[in-house]
Amino acid sequence: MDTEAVIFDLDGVLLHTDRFHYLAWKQLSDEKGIYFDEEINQRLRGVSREQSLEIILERYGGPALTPEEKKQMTDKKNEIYRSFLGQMTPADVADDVRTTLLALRKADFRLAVGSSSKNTRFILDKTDLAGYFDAVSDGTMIRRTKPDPEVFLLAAELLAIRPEKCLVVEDAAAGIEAGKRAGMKTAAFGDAAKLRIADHDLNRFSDLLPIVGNYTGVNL
Ligand code: B16
Ligand code: MG
Repeated sequence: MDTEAVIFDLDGVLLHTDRFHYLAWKQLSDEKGIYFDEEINQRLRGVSREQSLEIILERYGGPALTPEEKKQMTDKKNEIYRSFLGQMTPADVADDVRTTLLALRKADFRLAVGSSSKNTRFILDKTDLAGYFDAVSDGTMIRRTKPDPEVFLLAAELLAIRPEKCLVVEDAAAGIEAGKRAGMKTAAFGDAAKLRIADHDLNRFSDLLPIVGNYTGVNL
């Protein structure tokens, strides 16, 4: 079969915590007197916490920050972000997402998560999503973040499926690039779908089913 596995980005694809990221970075930036807005927040999609801080600091005019000060800032942001995550429940995952994952599982596709987030396990547990996946590759397990392909190559390795037999679903330009560099097929959801950079663009999450069906000849 052409496609044996589907690797899902977490934030912006399976569920949406981007508002929480925004609010946490906004609180931190306001405290430090750094300008931050929704447009800058868009550039943080799929990018690691540390790289996100570097993007935010482009608008910082103060004295150079030490690595310890930067660590304090990312720790503080994560503390605020996790307090929002603590309120998440299974209802934060759309029905369309659950039914699509179930249909793929029923048709024997291998499913994985490929996320830059170090909070992936926490989020999957809070939303009761972990049981849908055969493997999880996340920010705690990699050295290089998207657009580097490492997180998706690790997911394929954990699934024991060759990269060319994997389809990546992503909402960030950095993630689509990572999927392509991994030698995988790509489907864009949300913001990335507007950029027309992926092999497929999804309007709804369940649009994935006919795409996977076409690759495999399986009627989904
Ligand atoms: P954390 P994804 C990414 O998740 C987010 O899109 C990005 O905004 C965030 O900075 C990154 O995770 C790291 O998250 O601070 O929780 O480790 O889209 O790759 O699932
Ligand atoms: Mg994402």
